[in-house]
Amino acid sequence: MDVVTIGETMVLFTPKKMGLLRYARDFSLSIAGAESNVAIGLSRLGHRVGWISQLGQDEFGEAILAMMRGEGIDTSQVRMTPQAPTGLMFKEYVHKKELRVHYYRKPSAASLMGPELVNEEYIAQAKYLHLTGITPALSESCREAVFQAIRVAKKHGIKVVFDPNYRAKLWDADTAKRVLGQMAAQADIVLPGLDEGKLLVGENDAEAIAERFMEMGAQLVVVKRGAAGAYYLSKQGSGYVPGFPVEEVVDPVGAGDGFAAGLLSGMLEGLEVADAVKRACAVAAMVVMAQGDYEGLPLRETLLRFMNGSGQDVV
Ligand code: KDG
Repeated sequence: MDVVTIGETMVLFTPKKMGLLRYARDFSLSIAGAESNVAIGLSRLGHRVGWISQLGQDEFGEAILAMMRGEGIDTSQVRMTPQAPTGLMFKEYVHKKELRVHYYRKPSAASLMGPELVNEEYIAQAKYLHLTGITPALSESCREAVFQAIRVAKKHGIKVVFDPNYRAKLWDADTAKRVLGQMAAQADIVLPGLDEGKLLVGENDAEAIAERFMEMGAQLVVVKRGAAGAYYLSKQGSGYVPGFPVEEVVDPVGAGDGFAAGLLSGMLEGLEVADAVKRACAVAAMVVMAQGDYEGLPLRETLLRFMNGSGQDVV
């Protein structure tokens, strides 16, 4: 296994028309979950990924399980429970520039996850453990699961990759700051956005944000700068990597997950950090050009064509 990740995946309803959700009549159905997005992104690029999660023992749970299996993810550590339903998420495109999300996940099957779901042997055979700040926001028991997974990874020398993924709708800023700070302090690789840097280390600028996370113990920090690209800092060096031009942002959700998948893919292949960050920027750009949180995640050939500047299909 290359990467193991832990997190909730929900069924996602997206209205077919823009406007307030209360007027929506037709929806398209998909799935959403930061960690499963990363898992799918990595799998499409040819890496072996395991996903630890809990789903409701219901039709939506079965649908998500089937989709994840179809994407080539190992689901041996996914449990189905009758105790709570699979979580739901709705997108609301109020207008072209305002996208809101609504969660129905309290309690969801995944929010009932706890440390008993963390299988030591399973994590020990991975190269990276990928975590986001969403899972610890779901419940106390999920928080315990995340810290248990970190303990196991540390014990076996597995690198911990942490994307703060701060979701203001899930918890208050003070608790988030404390818990995400504790996670960052134990991570080897930290992937904050600029806003998360401001929240967690009180800095505005990418270089200062990266330095603060390095002081907390990270080996590599990559600060996401949106369309501008990213800034990376490690003991070996630092640099800015420009973003890939995107003609139209169709759906920004999932860009950070694409970024994490691209970066990890590059690291797994032993690329130089700057090249891994370039791959991360490319995957993120491809995600925002497609509707949905994971649909734009590229296959390897598509990614390489995009990075070479030829988006055309070769027929
Ligand atoms: O990063 C994208 C995720 O935010 C989305 O897929 C849903 O996991 C999700 C969440 O909790 O917001």
